[in-house]
Amino acid sequence: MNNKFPHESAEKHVTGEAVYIDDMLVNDQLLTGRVVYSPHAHAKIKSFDLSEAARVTGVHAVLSYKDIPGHNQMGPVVKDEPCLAAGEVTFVGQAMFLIAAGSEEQCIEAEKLIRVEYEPLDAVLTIERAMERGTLMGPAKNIERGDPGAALKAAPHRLRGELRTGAQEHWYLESQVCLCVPGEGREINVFSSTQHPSETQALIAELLGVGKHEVVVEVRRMGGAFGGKETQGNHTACWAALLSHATKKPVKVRLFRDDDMKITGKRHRFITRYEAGYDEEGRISAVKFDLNSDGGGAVDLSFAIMERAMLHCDNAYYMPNMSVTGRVWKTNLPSNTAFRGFGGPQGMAAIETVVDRIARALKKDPAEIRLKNYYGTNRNNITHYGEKVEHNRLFMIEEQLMISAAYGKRRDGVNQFNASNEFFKKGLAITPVKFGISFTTSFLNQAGALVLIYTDGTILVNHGGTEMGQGLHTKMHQIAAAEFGVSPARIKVNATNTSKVPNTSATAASAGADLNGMAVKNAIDILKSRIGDAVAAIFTEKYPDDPSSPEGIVFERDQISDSLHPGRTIGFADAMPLMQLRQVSLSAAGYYRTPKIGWDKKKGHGRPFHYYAFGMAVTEVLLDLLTGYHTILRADILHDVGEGIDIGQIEGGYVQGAGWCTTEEVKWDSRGNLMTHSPDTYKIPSVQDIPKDFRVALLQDVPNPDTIRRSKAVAEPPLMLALSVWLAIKDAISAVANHEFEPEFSLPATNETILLSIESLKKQVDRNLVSLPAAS
Ligand code: LUZ
Ligand code: MOS
Repeated sequence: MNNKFPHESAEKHVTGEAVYIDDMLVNDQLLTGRVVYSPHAHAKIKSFDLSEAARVTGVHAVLSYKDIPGHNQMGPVVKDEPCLAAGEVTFVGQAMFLIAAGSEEQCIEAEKLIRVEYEPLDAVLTIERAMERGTLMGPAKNIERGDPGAALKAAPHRLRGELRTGAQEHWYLESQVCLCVPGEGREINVFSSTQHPSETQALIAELLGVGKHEVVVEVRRMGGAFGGKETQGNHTACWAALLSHATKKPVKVRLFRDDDMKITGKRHRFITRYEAGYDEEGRISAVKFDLNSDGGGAVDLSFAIMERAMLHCDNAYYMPNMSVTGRVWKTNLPSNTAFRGFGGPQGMAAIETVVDRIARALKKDPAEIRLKNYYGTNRNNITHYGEKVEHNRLFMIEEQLMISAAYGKRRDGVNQFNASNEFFKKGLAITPVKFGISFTTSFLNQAGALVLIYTDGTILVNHGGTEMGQGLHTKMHQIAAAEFGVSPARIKVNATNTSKVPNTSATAASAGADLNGMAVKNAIDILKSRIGDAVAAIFTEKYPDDPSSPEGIVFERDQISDSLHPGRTIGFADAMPLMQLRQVSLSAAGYYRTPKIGWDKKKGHGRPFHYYAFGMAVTEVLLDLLTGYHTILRADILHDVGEGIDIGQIEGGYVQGAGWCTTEEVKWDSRGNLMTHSPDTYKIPSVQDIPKDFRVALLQDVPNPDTIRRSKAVAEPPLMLALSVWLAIKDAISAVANHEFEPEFSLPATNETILLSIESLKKQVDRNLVSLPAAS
């Protein structure tokens, strides 16, 4: 595919002409909506009084749950999330009331006059506390293979431990926003920053008590999402819809950054307990993982996220005996939600910790232990949940990357540097990624499209996926141009709209291009077949003695030609009025569902994934031992996107993952208030933090069978390449004690974590303990 094709909104982004919801032109009837949210982590609402607030000049509506015409619900899967709190609040940031007024200032004025009487209740704010209190959100799940208990006992070596991984804020540049414009009767037009327009539509319909056919949700583009708008874009949309419905006016709700950070859920933090058995060579014979996540105040996607974590705590390694248990705990915090990787990063961090610790216990380079445990090509290639690892690219990638990154030479260089520097240490790590592509909720793996050709030869492509900056519309544009054999200038990709393509899945699970690309292709195939028949008939009318057949018709270079009769050709645009005259329909709906997959959620067995995406990264860091500050000196990535093209997604994923692994720390105080609710207390990577030397390459000559243009999904997998940053930092810390002891370590590796880890390592040296205190 032509990789010089610019992103569809690149120019508009630069000139500022790209229309985000906050830029939309609305008439002077537009009202500002505001959410009034709970200041308590858990409290009974004894009484409230909105009357004074309602009297403020410019205020058009002040709403509580009592004003909801339909169901007071916005839970996407489980109906456990009231749209507005009724009777009690269960986290700081929970929506209680809504205000619509002529200006933001009037809203704020009114908010001050709302009177509420609370009775504070006991709050659960950590996973440990949730375990003590037994606040499981649902039954524990288990996936098991072999006999992990017996294999652990029989193993020559064992280790055990606990890993904590932190939450992560999505930090999409465009905060949650929705504009609702009432139509006639019960109609409502919704312009929402959502990854899931069909779900937004469904929830608004239920909330207002109208049919889905009255609700039209449109998404031109989002200013980033990363999973944060897979379900929780719905919330802001529901609030805007209620206010618009109550006032019969256009209403826009746009969350301020601080409010957005306080109200919305994050990546799930996890506590993972592990036990592993291995031999002298470092081959793992058995592992047990006990995964515990902080679900927050409601289910949201927590079970699907835990499931994906359970399906990724093998990462790239074959382990014959495995037991994985997952538990989701309810806490008094905003409901945690989808975030790029969707549990995968948490699962992979656990097994990568195990592999790294085995290497340190055996005093070997972790790279060596990894290689020994990779899934095999012809044997040892079945995962713990029964899916065969087909088209295994691990060895190909490892071999090429170790050479291109000069791993061996640089390992020597790092050792030399560390031997001669007291206050700085360098660390090096290579980590793999094997990520399963498909929604694990199998029925979600479907997509639709609606392709329209107009009689001037222009083409309008509608599909069910949403654009969040990732370039989905650009890809759909390229696919349509290639399939029709026309110049891209003929084609426009429409804003996503629920009245064009209904009942869609979220643009998520890295599957947006795979699913919608095939649906677009399907619609185009239908159109080409109809047009091909008609064009063959036109040619045949001209040459009745030597007829054209539809099989010979090709679409190339903006022409429709008979490949079996050179010279018989008609311009694509010239043909379309003829189609109209011949009463050939020029619009078609396309559809696609992923083949081959089948997953039994209950048994935890089957084939959840259509295929796997593979990648590896080598990262070198420099650590300042006095401050804990680290610099990524160099990162080499080799990633498999089939015949895809997405270098930018790989760079972005790695940097976003590096943020999760290092500086991005989400903290709440003892009353459940988010302390890190703005960029001055929450540190995402900046341009200063990206690798000084960043080398990203795509694995060559690996067409992916069975997918659109033989490409592979790319969105989520590269995020987990950043585990190499985390383990390179651990490697540098470990060098402080000459790799003799196992450092204490968790994720994120903030400066504080690093300094504490160095401190504890030095204590181990002082006490001259034997290595690996936690090993048995
Ligand atoms: N969403 C979902 C996802 O509903 N199911 C999934 O398996 C998934 N995976 C990644 C991201 N979002
Ligand atoms: Mo998702 S985490 O929006 O694929």
